[in-house]
Amino acid sequence: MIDYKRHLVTAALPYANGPVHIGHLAGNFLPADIYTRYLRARKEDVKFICGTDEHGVPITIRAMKEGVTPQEIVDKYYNIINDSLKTMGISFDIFSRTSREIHKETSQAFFKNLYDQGIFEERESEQFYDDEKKMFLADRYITGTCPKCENESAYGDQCEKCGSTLSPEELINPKSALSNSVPIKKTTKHWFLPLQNYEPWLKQWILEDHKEWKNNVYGQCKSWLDSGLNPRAMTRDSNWGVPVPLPDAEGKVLYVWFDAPIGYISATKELTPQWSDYWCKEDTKLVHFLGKDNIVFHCIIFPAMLKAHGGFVLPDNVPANEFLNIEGDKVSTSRNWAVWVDEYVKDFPDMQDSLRYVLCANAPENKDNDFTWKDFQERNNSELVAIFGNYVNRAFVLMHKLCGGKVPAFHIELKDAADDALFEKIVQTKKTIEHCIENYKFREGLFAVIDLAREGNKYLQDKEPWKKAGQQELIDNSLHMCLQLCANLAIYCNPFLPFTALKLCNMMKVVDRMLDWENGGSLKLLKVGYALRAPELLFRKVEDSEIEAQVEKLKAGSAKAIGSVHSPAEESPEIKIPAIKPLITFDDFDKIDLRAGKIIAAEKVEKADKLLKLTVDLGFEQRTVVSGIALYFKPEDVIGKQVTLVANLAPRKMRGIESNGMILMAENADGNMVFVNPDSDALNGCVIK
Ligand code: B3M
Ligand code: ZN
Repeated sequence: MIDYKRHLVTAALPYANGPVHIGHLAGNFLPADIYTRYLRARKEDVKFICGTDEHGVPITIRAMKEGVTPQEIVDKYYNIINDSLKTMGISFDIFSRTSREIHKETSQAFFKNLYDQGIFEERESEQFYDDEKKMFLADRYITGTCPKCENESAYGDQCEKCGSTLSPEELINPKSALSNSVPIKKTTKHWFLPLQNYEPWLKQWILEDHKEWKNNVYGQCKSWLDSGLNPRAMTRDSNWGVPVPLPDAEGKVLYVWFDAPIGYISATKELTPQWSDYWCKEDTKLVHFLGKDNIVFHCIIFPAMLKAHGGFVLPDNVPANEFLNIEGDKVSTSRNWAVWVDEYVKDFPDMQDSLRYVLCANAPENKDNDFTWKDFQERNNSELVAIFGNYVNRAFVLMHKLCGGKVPAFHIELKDAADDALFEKIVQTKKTIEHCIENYKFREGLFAVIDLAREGNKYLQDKEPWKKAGQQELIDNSLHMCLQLCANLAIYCNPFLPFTALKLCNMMKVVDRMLDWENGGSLKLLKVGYALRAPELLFRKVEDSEIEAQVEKLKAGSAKAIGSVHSPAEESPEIKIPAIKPLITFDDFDKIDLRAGKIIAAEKVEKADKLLKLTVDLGFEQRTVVSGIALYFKPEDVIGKQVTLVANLAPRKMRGIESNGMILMAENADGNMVFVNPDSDALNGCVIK
C-alpha cells in the first residue's frame, strides 16, 4: 500500500459547447467535489483540477449552428459553465480551458515526445472531403440515411434515432452537413497511436492490479481489452484545435481526445510551479472522476499515452458514474431535455445544498438513475427539512429556551445509556463516512449523515427536556449532547453540503477550522457556557407549485427545441421548424445590411444540381450571387424576381464562382422554397430595415 503524500483529483473537462446540466453534476463534478472536500478536511495535500474542453467537433458544430466562430462559442460557454459550477460549490483549485497557450504548448510537447520516440504509426487513409468547402469532414459532419432504421438525418458516427454507432461509409446517400453537397473521398495522412502495443501492459495494470475498480469501469475495460485494441488516429483534419507540431501537418490538429486529457496536466502547470510533484512522483494518488462514456479514454487511451511518454503517474482509480435521466427520459441537449445548472441556481437561489443532497442521494453510482422534480421535493422536504433541519432547529430553540442561550454543562454523574449510545453513534458514523468516501460510495456516506440526524431526533424525543422543568441537570445533559451532535453534523455534512456546514458554523459562532475532520467524534467541540446564535433555517420547503412549474418548463423547452408548438406528431412531417437561435443584441443585428434587388440574369451551375448563378441588380451595382434554389426554380422562372439580399456577407467561392451575398428564402406549407421580398415594388438597392 503506497503511503500517498499528495492527491490529484480531476473531473472530466466539459465541452464548452453549451451549459452543464444536473447529469454532469451528478455523474462527474459532485462526486469529485465531495471527495476533494473530504481530503481537504483531512488536511491532505490535494489539487482539484478541471476546465473546459474547447476543441473537437462538438464545438465547431455548435458554432456552425449559431453562425459564430468556435472561439466565440467557447468564450461564451466557458463563463457560463465556470460561474454555474462555482455557484454550486464545486471547489476546483483551477478551472482552466484547453484553448489557453499553456495547454497548446503542453499537448504539442507531449505529442512531439511520442513522435520523436517513433511511437506513432503514420498512415494514409481515404476520408470524406467536401469539395465545396475544401475541407475534410469529421464523421459528425456527414449526414445521410441510417442503414439500420432509414432515419434520413443520421450522422457519420451515430444514428440518434436508433442509437446505432455508424461509420460514414455505412450511410446511404452521404452528404456534407456543411454544404449539403455529396462528399468525395480524398487521401489524408494521420498519426496513429498503436494501442495494440500496450494491450499486455494494460491487461496487467487494469485486470490484475486494479481489480478493486468499480464493476462498471472494470467491466467496460475488460470488454475493450478482450476484443483487442487497434491503432487509433491521434490527429484530425480540422482548422480548430491544437495544431500538430510537425512540418508536414498543415491543416491538421490533435485529436480532441488526445489533447483534452493532457488538459489536466497543463491546468496543473498553470496552477502551481510544483506541478511535476503531482504528476511525476509515485506517491501522488491520481483519481479521475467522469461519466461512463469517458471510461475508455481515461482507462485505456490516456494511460497508454502516459505510459508511452513515461515519467507520469497513472490513475489509482477511475470511479466513473453511470447516467442520470430526467423525468424518465434520457438527457438530450438537442431536445433541450435537461435541467441546466445555470437555470437551477436562478430558480432556486441559496438552495445549492438541496440539489447537492438529492443528486448525491440519487447518484447513478452503479446504474443509470432518474431525477424527478417530485423526488427532489420529497427528499428536500422529508429528509433535509424534516430530519436534519428540524433536529438542529429544535436543539437550538430548546437551548435558548431552557439553557439561557448558552452551551449547558454535562453532569457526568447523570450520564446514562442513551448518552453513551448517542456518543457511540457519533463515533461510528465518522468511521462509516470515511470508509464510504474513500471507496467512492458517496450515496452511502450521505445516508450515514442523515441517519445520525435521525438518531438525534430520536434521542431528543426520548429525553423530552421540555418536560423536565425543575430537573435542570437532566435538561443540561440532553441539550449538551444535542449541541455537540450539531457540531459533529457540521463536520460530517461538510464534504456533501458545504453551504449547510458554514451556516451551522455561523449559528455556533465557530470558525470553519472546526470542520477539520480530526474534530469529528468529539463531545468537546462547543465550550460549556459559550453563547450561540439564534437558529436560522438550514433548508426551506419546496412547494408543489415550484415543481409543477419546473416540469412545465422542461416540457415546454423540449417542445420548442423540437420546433413545434404542437407535439411533433401534429407537425407536417417534412417541415422542421428549428428552434429560435440564441438572443442577439440590436448592435449584432445592425451589422447586417439588407437590400432590395432584382434578378436580371440566371443560369445553372455546372455539376451542381442545387445551384443557380444569379445576377442581382442593386441599382448602384450588379452582384453575382450563387444560390441553392435550383431544385425549386428554373433559371428562366426567376428572372425579374424582386429579392432581399444580404449585401455585406463576406464573399465565398462555390463551385469556383465567387458569390457576393445571399438572397433570403423561406419555406411554404408544402416545403417548397419561396422568395422573401418586399411586397411593394421597392427601389433596387434601397436598405431594408
Ligand atoms: N469533453 C466530456 C464529454 O465527453 C469530454 C471530457 C474530456 S476529459 C479529458 O462529454
Ligand atoms: Zn438509425
